[in-house]
Amino acid sequence: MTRRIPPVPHYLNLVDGRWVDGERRPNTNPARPGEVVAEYARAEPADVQAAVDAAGRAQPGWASTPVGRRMEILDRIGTTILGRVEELAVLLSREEGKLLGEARAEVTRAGQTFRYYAHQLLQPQGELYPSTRERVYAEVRRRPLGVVGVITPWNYPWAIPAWKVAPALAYGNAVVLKPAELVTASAGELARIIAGSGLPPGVFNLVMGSGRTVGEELLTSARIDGITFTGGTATGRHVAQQCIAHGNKRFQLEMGGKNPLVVLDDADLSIAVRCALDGSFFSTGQRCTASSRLIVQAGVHDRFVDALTKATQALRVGDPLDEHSRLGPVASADQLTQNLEYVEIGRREGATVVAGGQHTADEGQFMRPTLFVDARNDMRLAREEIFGPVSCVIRVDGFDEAVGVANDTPFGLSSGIITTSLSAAERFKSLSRSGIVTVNLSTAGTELHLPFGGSGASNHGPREQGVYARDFYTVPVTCYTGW
Ligand code: TXE
Repeated sequence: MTRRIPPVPHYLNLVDGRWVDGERRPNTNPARPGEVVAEYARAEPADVQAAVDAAGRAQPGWASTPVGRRMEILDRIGTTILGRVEELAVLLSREEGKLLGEARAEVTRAGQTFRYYAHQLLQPQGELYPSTRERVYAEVRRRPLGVVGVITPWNYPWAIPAWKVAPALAYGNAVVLKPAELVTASAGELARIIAGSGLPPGVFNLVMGSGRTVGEELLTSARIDGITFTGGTATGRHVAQQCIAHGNKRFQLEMGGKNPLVVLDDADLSIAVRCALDGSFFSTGQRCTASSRLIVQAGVHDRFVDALTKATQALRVGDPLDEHSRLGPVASADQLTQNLEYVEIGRREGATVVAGGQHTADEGQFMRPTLFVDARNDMRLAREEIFGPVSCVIRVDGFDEAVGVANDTPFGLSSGIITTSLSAAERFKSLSRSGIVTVNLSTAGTELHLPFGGSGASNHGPREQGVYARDFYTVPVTCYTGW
């Protein structure tokens, strides 16, 4: 396959409507580590301060901009993204390693999210209550939170910034976005689109660089009103502590999962295998909603393992731009090392690899999808988020044991059950401790108008997405009016 390699673009920080340069860093293609996809400029702490100050100055004017104008701008951002899906998806695929089809779907979702929040602005924004007093009425209004720091990971460089930035802007806030360093080309393109949308300078700012310098500057800034974060659990806990220590800022954390997919004896085997394959391995397992624990009832266990092993071995690992590939590379060399370490941990703990387990021979950060059997729920393999194409099968005797194992985890983001029993499905929906529950569907795959979030170590704070996003980005104000 011959491919023209586009010239290397440079992405700059956006501070108060100006493009700000800094130390240039390259980002490489995980499928071809020698290929530089883009360069980006690292922001200095002073740039972060300037971005926060600009956001503070711009926010009141943006909040009082007529709703029609705010809608127009958000709609324009969404429409521009949707008009450039192919080009942006290729860039995302080259930068992060996502399969081109998945990249197209993600960029499309980002565009739709901006348009969804544009139209949310015409929905009721408050509530009217009767008062217990005479000639008084009460209302609950919503005011914007203020300046919001948005800290995002590398696994969904379009969808996650979109589902945070779009509601933040829609509800009248100003934003400072700090993306993960692995995906600064996608963030840079988003910033260019937003800068060209007619949004006043300072309302949206982009600062790129490490968590330790740029991220930390946001957490400790007294002029930020709230932080919305998606990433690892340890980082999330640190974000929480810093937000409390520095101004008692509002914070919202989304920190991944160790999601169970239960397969009962009465399951349709083809649905079970399809959902396990999708949930465990698609997006190279780099999804917080991935199914990384397959909890399988004894009667179907051997048939399920046999069919899933064959399907896993048949998955074609390769260049994410090749439409025949079913699994792209691991996003970073560090993540690949971590995945392979977990494979060794699983082997040492006594689980058995029946598919994959190794790096491929190809150049690039490729790993074969890896399936363990004979796993127990107390193994690190089953307790810690690996964030790679590694899944494990845990055998159980019946429904009650399956639910017990599913809920026995520090996390609680999503869970699924494959069954033909309506009664088992209904009981599972009420007994599962996860924030998202699926029946006869993959544990991954959420929709933009519905709340997203979990419990336990997966989440802190209000839900993201849909109308629920308003709870983080606005502050309720109770008004009593006498007449
Ligand atoms: O995440 P980090 P990384 C998990 C997954 C993965 C691990 C590490 O298990 O292996 O996390 O990935 C910023 N102050 N998930 O290193 O470090 C950082 O720059 C402020 C799960 O990418 O948590 C980036 O922008 N910010 C997951 C963001 O936080 C800081 C998605 C996330 O980085 C900071 C990604 C600091 N001190 C990883 N340190 C999911 N569940 O969706 C880092 N950051």
